[in-house]
Amino acid sequence: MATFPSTLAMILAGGASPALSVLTALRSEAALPFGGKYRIIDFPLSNCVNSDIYNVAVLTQYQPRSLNEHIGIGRPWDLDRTTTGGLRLLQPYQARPGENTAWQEGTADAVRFHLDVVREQNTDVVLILAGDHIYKMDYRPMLRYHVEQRADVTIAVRSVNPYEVRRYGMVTADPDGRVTYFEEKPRRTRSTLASMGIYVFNRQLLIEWLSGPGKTQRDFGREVIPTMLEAGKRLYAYPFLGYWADVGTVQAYWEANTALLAETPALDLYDPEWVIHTKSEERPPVFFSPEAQVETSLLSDGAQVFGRVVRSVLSPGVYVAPGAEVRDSIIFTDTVIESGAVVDRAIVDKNVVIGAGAHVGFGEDNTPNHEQPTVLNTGITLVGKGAQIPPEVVI
Ligand code: ADQ
Ligand code: ADP
Repeated sequence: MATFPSTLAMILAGGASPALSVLTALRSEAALPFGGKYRIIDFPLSNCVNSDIYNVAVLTQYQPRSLNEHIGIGRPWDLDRTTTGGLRLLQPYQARPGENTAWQEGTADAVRFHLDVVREQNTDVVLILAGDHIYKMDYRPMLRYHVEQRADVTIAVRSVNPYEVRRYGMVTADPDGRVTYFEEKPRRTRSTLASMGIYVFNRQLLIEWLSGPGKTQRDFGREVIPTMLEAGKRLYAYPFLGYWADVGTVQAYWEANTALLAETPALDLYDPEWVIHTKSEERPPVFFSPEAQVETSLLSDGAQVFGRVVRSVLSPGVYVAPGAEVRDSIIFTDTVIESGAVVDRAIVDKNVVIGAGAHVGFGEDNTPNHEQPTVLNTGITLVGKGAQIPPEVVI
C-alpha cells in the first residue's frame, strides 16, 4: 500500500433521526438544510472531493427523496464522472430470500448489504462517513496515518465534554494511538476521546469480517469495533482537531447554525481553499426595501426583506413582509412571514406561511434539559413543512 491508499468513501445517509422531530419527518437528516443554502450532506461530499477522493457511494434508506433530488448525478461536487470513480447512490433493494433483508438495521448492516460494491471496487481502503455531520476535514492525513500505523482500522476521534459521553462511542488509546478499549455510548467513562463515527477499514478485512465473523453484526459502534478489538485487530485512533458537529438533536442543530453568525465562526464557509459545494437553483438576488433592517444574519438568494431580520439564517426565497420581525431563527426555503408577524427562536421549515400579526416562539420554555441537567431548554419552536399559521395566532 502506498502512503496514500486508494479509497472508496461510503457515506451513511439513511438513518431515521427521530430527535429532530418534524424537520426529519419528510427527509433524511443528511438532506436537512444548513447554513441557509447548504444541506448537511454537502459537507462530507465536499470533504471527499476536496481530499481528492472521487470514488464515493452514498447509502440511503429513510425518506430518501429530498436527498436523491439534491445529489442527482453529483454534478455540483464534480462527481458525475464516466471514467474512474464517481458517485453511486445505493438504495435498499429486494434480495433473494435468505440473503439480505430488504431493510438495513444499522450502519454495518447497510454496508454489508452493498458489499458487492466494496468487492468490485478493488481499492486499498474503505472510508466510512456519516451523512449527518457538519465539519471540514481533509481525510488525507488520516489515510496516511492509517498506512503509517499499519492499522487494520483507524477511527477519527476528538475530545468531548464528560457530560456528552453517552452520545458517542468512547475510545481509550495507548500513547502510540493504538486503541485499547472502546465502549459505545457508555453511561460514564474516564475517557474523553469520542469516536466521530468516521472509520478507515482495510478493504479486504472489511469484506472478510462482514461476511465471516461479523456476519450477523448490525452496527459498527455497538458490535463491529468492540469485537474486532477483542479479536486482536490493530485499531488506531486518529485525533482530529478541527471543527466538527454532530447535529442530531434540535439543540445541536440550532447551535451549529447560529455559530455561523459569530464574527469569526469556527466553521468558515468563506474559505476559498475548502469550498463547500451544493446544488443551487437559479434565484434572483437578495432584495432589501428602504425600511428593511438586517443584523448579524445569513441570507440566501431570492430573499426579500421589507421588515427586520436579526441573528437569523434564511434559506433561498424567504419573504419577510413590512413590519414583520424574525429574531434568532432559522427559516427554510420559500417561507413567507406576513406583515407584522414575529418569529422568535424558531426553526421554520420550507413553504410555511406565518400569517399577519402571528407570533411564533412566544414566551420562555424553561423545562430541564435531560442531556445536560445544568442547562435549561432554550425553548426552540419548530414549524413543520408547508404549515399555514393563521393571522394573529400566538404559539
Ligand atoms: P450514532 O450517530 O448514534 O453513533 P447511527 O445512528 O448508527 O450512529 O448513525 C451513524 C450514521 O449512519 C448516520 O449518518 C445515520 O444516518 C447512518 N445510518 C444509520 N443506519 C443506516 C442505514 N441502515 N443505512 C444507511 N445509513 C444509516 C455513531 C457511532 C458512535 C460515534 C457517533 C459519532 O456509533 O460510536 O461516536 O456516531 O457521531
Ligand atoms: P425538501 O423539503 O427537503 O427541500 P424537496 O423535494 O422540495 O425537499 O427538494 C429536494 C431537492 O430538490 C433540493 O435539492 C431542491 O433544491 C430541489 N428542488 C426542489 N424544487 C426544485 C425546483 N423547482 N427546481 C430545481 N430543483 C428543485
